[in-house]
Amino acid sequence: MGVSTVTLSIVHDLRGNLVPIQSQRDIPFDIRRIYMIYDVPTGAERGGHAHKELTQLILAAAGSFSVRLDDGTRRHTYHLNSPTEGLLLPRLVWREMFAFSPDAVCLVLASELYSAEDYIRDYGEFQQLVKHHNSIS
Ligand code: T46
Repeated sequence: MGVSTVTLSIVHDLRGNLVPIQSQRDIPFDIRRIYMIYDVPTGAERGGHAHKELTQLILAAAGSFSVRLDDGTRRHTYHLNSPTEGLLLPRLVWREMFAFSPDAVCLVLASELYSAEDYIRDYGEFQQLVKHHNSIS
């Protein structure tokens, strides 16, 4: 489904851990936006959309949560619970995030600035776009 996991390197010393994330070195895109999601109420779900162009690295900077992914053909659920294990989400992947622990901090590094037009929030429309994309590639 074009999704990959990224293991970030830790710089460890007696003062603790430091995890650098550099554009085009640790992740294959230039970071244009960073956002965090936290204080998610127990049982709440987020996501429920795909993106036309956006690529993102998503990780649990603290705590844990699950990410259900769907590329229009296959589905897979990942459980993120480490600040050094990220998921690289390319365009045209439907995502749903759930099972947030109370202390979860979801950190997202994005390839583009925020654009409401980049969102596909209708699953039927998503399936049509994936079909079209697969038929021309
Ligand atoms: C994604 C998952 C992992 C902004 O104003 N700027 C931003 O950069 C973002 C991401 C959102 N917003 C506004 C838009 C909405 O009014 O924040 C509100 C909540 O956004 P949304 O419902 O899209 O949040 P999630 O958690 O469902 O999805 C977010 C990202 O939007 C999405 O790209 O992949 O996290």
